[in-house]
Amino acid sequence: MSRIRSLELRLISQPLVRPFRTSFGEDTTKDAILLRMETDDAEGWGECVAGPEPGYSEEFNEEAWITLRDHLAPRILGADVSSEELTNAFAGVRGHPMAKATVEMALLDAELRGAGRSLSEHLGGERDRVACGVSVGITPTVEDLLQQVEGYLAEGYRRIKLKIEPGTDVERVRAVREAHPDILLSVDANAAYSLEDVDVFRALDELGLLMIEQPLSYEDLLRHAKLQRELRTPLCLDESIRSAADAAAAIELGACRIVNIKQGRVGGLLEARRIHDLALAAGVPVWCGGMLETGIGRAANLALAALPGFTLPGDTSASRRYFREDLTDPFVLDQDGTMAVPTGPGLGVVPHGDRIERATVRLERLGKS
Ligand code: OSB
Ligand code: MG
Repeated sequence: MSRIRSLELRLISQPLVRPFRTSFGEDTTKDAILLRMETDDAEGWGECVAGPEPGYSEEFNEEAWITLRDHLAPRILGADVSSEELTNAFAGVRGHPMAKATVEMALLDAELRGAGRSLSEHLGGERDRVACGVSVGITPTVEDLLQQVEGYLAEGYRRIKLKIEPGTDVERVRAVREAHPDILLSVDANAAYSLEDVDVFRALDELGLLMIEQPLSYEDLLRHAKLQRELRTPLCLDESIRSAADAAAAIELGACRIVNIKQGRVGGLLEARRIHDLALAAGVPVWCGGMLETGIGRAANLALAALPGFTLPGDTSASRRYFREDLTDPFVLDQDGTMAVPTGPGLGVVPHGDRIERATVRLERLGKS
């Protein structure tokens, strides 16, 4: 264990190679908080998965910044606290899983760098490469969609996920299915529908989808269970699962048959592993979701995806799917649709100093270094 000396909060902005549109909004840049932590032993990096707007969850950058600076940092600065003890240290702060996960990622990175162990090894990863899918945003036209899908398949991606919203759903998905009868294909509604839209889901149910992700409100496990009973296609929950307790409830209720695990959404990598463990025990497949992370958060996602229960391709896409230039060395997709799990100590990546400086729009140092 070693003392946490200082923290550096950074808001970065990076252009995306193409706009990413979902049922809750559109991003043309990736705007995120990065955290650099210094302990007596080592330095560590964390990336917050919150975005500029509270569209996907309640958390957003300006709020996460304040939570990190005024509520989380004071609970750990100067303290000898381990990653295992963070939940306790943060017990007085309700919610804010994305802000908390940022601290945990940086602390794990520092601890493991100090110990010379990789994050994947520490979490119990069992593979050195993971199968990758890609999440395709809502496009202006069906032609654009077909063209993007074609491009990603040519790169080797093993599963295509289409973002849908009411009015831009069955017809689009059918067009992709007809063009590619045999691919693993899924859809993600980001909570845009209600049970009144059951006909949309019945139509999607005919298209041989791998899963339908988060069709209904994040608060509504009960109606997801009702919808699941009407469909052959497995439902997958993303926004609804904010903790291991949520995952246990969803599985027991039959609200989903697949779970999307995102470390940021559930308060960190250690809680993510607990969800993995309970899903594996229940025979429920999981996969690693994504939040358009830079190379820092991407490294953490790949480490997590190396655990044995991650049996479906994740939204762990290559750097070039998001950025012309990533903040770290780029993550590259192999032609076979897999990506290497980082093996270096901690996250196994560090951001390039010059790129990080160029991307930084705000910087605040906390504690004495
Ligand atoms: O619902 O999975 C989602 C991106 C931002 C917010 C929510 C989601 C997504 C994605 C992209 O689907 C996944 C990725 O490529 O990182
Ligand atoms: Mg999702």
